[in-house]
Amino acid sequence: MSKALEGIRILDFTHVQSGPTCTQLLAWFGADVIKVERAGEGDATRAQLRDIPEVDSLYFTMLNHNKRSMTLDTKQPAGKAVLETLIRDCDVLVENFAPGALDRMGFSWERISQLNPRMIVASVKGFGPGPYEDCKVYENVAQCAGGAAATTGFDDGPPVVTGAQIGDSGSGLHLALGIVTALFQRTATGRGQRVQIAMQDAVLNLCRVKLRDQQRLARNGVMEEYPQFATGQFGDSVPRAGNASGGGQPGWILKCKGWESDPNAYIYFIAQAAVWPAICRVIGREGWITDPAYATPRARLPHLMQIFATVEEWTKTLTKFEVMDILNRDDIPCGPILSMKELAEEPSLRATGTIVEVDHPERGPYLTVGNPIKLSDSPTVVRRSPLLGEHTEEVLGQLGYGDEEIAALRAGRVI
Ligand code: CAO
Repeated sequence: MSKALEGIRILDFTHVQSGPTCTQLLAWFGADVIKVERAGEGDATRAQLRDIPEVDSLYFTMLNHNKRSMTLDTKQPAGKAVLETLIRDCDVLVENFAPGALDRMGFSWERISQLNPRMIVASVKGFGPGPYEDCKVYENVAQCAGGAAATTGFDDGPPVVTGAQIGDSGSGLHLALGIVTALFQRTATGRGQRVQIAMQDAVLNLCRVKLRDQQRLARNGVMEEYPQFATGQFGDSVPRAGNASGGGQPGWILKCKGWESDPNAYIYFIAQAAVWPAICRVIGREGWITDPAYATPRARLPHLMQIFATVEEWTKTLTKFEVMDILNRDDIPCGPILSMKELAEEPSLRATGTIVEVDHPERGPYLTVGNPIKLSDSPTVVRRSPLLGEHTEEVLGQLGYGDEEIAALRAGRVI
């Protein structure tokens, strides 16, 4: 079966997490992704958080599937010449170097588009043009600068970053969409273009509902679905909402049986208006169905936390999976807090290819997250990440380099 991006060649100059997330997706869709790494050391993540000495870390293997790796010193003249050949040969260059690094290497957008006018040049930086444009940025910097940390956590505590890598992987997802959109436009214009993602912008895009709330707060001074509504304590910016839902239906995380010893014995419970009578029946509070203090969503708002506490008395008597089963019989939305261990062992995620076991010549089998985007005509087969420089000679051969030229590049430590 063909692949959606078959025939597209990517010059993958990415490292760490944001850029590699993007190029891994493109590789899963069938693009030929050539990861160009520093000779000798490669992507820094190969050696970061290692669980096995001298073996590529899971950090690296889990972000670089289905790619080829070549080493190249792009600061030597002979390396620059190889890079020029690659630029002429590829459709897309993806990079997430520090600001200005590609220019310092001698490959500005103008020069790249001179070499190959059809080339799409896609970049991740921490910030867009403005006071911070020259800063180096990692995940949590973006979470803090993009509005996520200010709005995450509890009201009486400090800002909190989230485990979901919305700064890095979130930026990579945005970048991938920008690239395929530019590829689509190229079919009509014949021209390449720049695709630029600032991590701050990507996080802010994912925090869109919080900017919604900022404007609601400015207009009305309160937000009824926030836990702060009961006490009337709002400042002038969106507060941390604890586990409030962020949507139109109030929700909270409730303890389940075993919570005293199991840190994940909890369930997310949603007091959806449409199923309020069913909720009351399940927890044995039929009186609330008609009681004017509880019968309507507006009447419930001032004492939501007391309602959640009452529901919790019921959820504490059952496991999170029992609560899930019982509530879903009545279409009451809820979500068990699944630990990473439970997710790793979940058979349905294995069956869909969302969790995949991959074999690696140096580390043996390991688990990874497969392609979460399922295309019916372009199925994903997850292949292990490449060893450093595993495909250097293969790629150079395809570019027309002969054995002697390759040997000279190796002797000069260009590759
Ligand atoms: N051959 C020769 N030199 C190479 C090379 C190669 N194949 N690949 C990279 N280099 C050079 C770069 O040209 C750069 O040199 P200069 O500093 O002389 O210009 C140097 O290696 C270091 O690159 P860098 O500054 O990008 O790397 P760093 O480790 O210092 O910074 C990071 C890492 C992530 C902070 C920075 O790249 C960055 O801010 N990127 C943009 C934002 C981003 O993607 N952040 C997410 C990272 S994931 O949390």
